[in-house]
Amino acid sequence: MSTAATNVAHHADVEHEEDNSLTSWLTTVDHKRIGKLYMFSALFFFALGGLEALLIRLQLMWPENHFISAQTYNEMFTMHATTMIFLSIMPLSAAFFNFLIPLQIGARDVAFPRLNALSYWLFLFGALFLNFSFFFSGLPDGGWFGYANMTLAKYSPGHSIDFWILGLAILGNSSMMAGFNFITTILNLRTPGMTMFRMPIFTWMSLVVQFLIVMSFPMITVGLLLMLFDRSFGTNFYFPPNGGDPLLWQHLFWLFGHPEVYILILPAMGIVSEILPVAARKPLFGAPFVIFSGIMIGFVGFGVWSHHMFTTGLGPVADAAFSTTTMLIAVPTAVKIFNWIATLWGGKIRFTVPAVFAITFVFLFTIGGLSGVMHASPPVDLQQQDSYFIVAHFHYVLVGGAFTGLMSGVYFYWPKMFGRYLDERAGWISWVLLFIGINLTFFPMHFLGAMGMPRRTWQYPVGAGYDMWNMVATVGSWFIAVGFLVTLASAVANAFFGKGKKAPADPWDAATLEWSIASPPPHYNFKKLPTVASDRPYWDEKHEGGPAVSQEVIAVDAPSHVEMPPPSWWPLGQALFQGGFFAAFLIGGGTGQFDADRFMIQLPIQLLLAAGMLYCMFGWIREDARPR
Ligand code: HEM
Ligand SMILES: [Cu+2]
Repeated sequence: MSTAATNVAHHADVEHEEDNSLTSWLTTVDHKRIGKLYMFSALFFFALGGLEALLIRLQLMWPENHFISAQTYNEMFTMHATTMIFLSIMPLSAAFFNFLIPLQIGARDVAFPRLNALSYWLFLFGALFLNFSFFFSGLPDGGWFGYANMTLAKYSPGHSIDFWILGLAILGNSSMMAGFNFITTILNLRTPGMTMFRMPIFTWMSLVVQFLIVMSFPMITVGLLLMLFDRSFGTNFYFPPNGGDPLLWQHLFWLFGHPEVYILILPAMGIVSEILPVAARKPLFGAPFVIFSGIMIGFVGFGVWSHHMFTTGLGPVADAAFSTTTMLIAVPTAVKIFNWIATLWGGKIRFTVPAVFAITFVFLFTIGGLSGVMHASPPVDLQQQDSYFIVAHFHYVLVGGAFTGLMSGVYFYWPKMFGRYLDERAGWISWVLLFIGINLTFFPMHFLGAMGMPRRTWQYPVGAGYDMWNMVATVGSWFIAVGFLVTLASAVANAFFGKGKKAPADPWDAATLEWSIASPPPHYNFKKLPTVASDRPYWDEKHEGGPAVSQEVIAVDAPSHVEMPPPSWWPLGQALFQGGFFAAFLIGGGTGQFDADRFMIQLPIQLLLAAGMLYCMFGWIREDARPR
């Protein structure tokens, strides 16, 4: 795109020949393109995390199996979980944040387009860095919550845990930058008339999520840096023999870790709250309550973290307090479930593929939520902690919930993102296989847990009674694998080979602004920024005789040119230097002692990389990025 100024008169609303060169993607600052980059990265990493899960399930297919070694098993569940949470579900949500939020609020891009690009490249750097450990020291093997002091150098020598620490720190940076970017965008770039309570639910839930991100990621970042210090410089933050306390790590991790589960589920809840009203041909029931319950989940979500530590002996007062707050959080969650069911109730429901995924989300998430309430009771949790009952619980809320909800978004928003519907038949096949697979894999885990099968165990003994349900769960995991691959193949055929029926601007007869512009949207989104008068502006224009918001009506007299931010190399440059700076900590890591020789190699390299970061920062500041 040589000229920054985009001519609208000629190209308005018709599909425009997009520059698809590699350079245009490496330098893009367009939120829609960044959304697509997150989408395909997340789908790829879901496949990788899924492969790791299949290996776990094959090992557990029958007792005393030797399919993979105990060490590989530890690496598989650690990377499976870390990949699914940080490299798949979070980026899949980020794909929708990036693509949808500016369109839903009536903006042409996010507040800081180059910062947005930097977030993506840092994410990709962190994701690749984490997995590169495979070629160096072996994959991280300390579990997704990396409990100290198992993850200290004494018990985890070598670099695999350093890769995990530094990889998560880089990913955390990426998320925090994006968090501030979207908070600024949502609070400042809403189109005229879009008051806070006229914002679509997905944008509202995204706003809550961004606050959760910028307030929780600092906790784990501090925890990770203290662990890096213990492993590289011989400090003792978590090492009891020298006065450290491993529980400090657990508190710092779960102060992040529990808000993290809402960072994973709230975007899916937002998407489902967009899809169910469109499917039911009714407004969302009690929309303000859905918004307030999301806000309440955000707040109370910061007050429950020690329910992950009921077995660490915090004492009856702490247990009672965290049990109460955890029970309390069931209330806003139940409000949402009630409002979704009430929205469907009496509606003329059109059972499209996205609608059925959304309804499945409500059903499966409720199952996961119910076992969550059980864990909130300390005496019950003492039985269930670290058993397969817990594994069943979080897979129902993360796979049955987050993943299924986001899948409904993939089928609902794909026509808007790529201009073609995803194949419907493939969608139905994928849904059937996933529905069977999720229940076949994770429901038996409730029984295994109740029978006492511990999680994170490489093998189980013959005669323990776990055989049948483990075989069933393993068979189920293949249903999930094939079900997901059907969607992945359909998505790739659609985006890269032009398969799929062309989609109109408003394929589902929906209510919000993103449907009032072309599919895919033009680079500048809106020729003329609309003025809205309700929380269903496009529906009101189409069905209630409300004021026009669609471009073909309001933009006839729009100027022929729109100012858009130009592409830039600085975000990619900054990400490479910043990622490199973090990666260089590997040089001195993994020994648990301060190694002056290694440090004298590490320091000059880091100073060079820091100089590179400064150079990019000044290039960035001096770059004339003003929209032209
Ligand atoms: C797609 C199908 C999936 C299958 C078949 C699967 C299977 C499993 C199994 C069998 C374990 C237990 C390993 C053990 O404790 O020994 C596990 C652990 C875990 N899974 Fe999944 N999973 C899947 C998807 C997901 C998704 C989508 C997420 C998150 C968004 C996820 C998050 C986790 C977490 C956090 C753990 C705990 C790992 C640890 O103990 O450190 N899983 N998974
Ligand atoms: Cu929790």
